[in-house]
Amino acid sequence: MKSAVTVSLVEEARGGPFVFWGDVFQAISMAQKLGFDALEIFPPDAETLRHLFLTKPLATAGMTVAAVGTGAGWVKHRLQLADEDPIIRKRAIDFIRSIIECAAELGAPAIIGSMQGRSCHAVPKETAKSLLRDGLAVLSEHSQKCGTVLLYEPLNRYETDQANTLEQGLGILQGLDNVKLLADWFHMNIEESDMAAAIRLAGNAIGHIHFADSNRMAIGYGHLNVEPVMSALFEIGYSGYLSAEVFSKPDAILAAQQTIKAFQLAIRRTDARGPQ
Ligand SMILES: [Mn+2]
Repeated sequence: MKSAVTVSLVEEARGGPFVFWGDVFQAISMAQKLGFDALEIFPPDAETLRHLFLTKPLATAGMTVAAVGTGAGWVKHRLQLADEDPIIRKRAIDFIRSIIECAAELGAPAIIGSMQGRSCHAVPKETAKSLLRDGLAVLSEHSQKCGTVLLYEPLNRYETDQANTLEQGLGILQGLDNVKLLADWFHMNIEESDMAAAIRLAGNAIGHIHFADSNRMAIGYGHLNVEPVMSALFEIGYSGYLSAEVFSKPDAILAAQQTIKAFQLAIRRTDARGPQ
């Protein structure tokens, strides 16, 4: 498994669960110094990300991009895949397509989180789900053409009613190729009855992890029991990223340091115990 840490370049998302803010080059340098393998980037749009020309600075630092978020489409432009207005849905698809292209150039997948939308008076739950699935079908095919996968993230009940658990996420992805689940431990801690069992159930459908404690702070700053969850990841043979999508609390450096310490401890402990 590989470690990653988040950087947000979206001013409107200030206060959200990202460790580093604003300066991607400083984030690369800090993350490298602390021993992270990768960055997860939350850009305002594809153009801004492309014009940072990150390929070379990342290669020089020996780092990769774990994933690229699309949430700015919602936070900045109020675009989502289950909107009642087909023009808004089309703009949401176009926004995500451009991020997929840019992420693929960096060797990374894009994440569908808040852009999945939710039901409302005009869009009943089943319609919202089918609009989401239509969107994911187009976007996963586009990801495949670009040589990458697409990540779909179940969120807690206060943020969506599309899928709250990994099992519901599997339901959304049924019949769709090239989409993997993003298992976010903060959301899972709210929604799953047994996080380890949920991970075993989802198995190789899991393509990315948001490595966050119960209170969405760095692992170790909350009350999540990490060991059984890590054991489940080893059991399913997960070899992707554990990415710290956590608050910059008490500050960025401490959150990042705590994360890498917890990552190394979790890997060592679970590895030492061998296969269960
Ligand atoms: Mn997340």
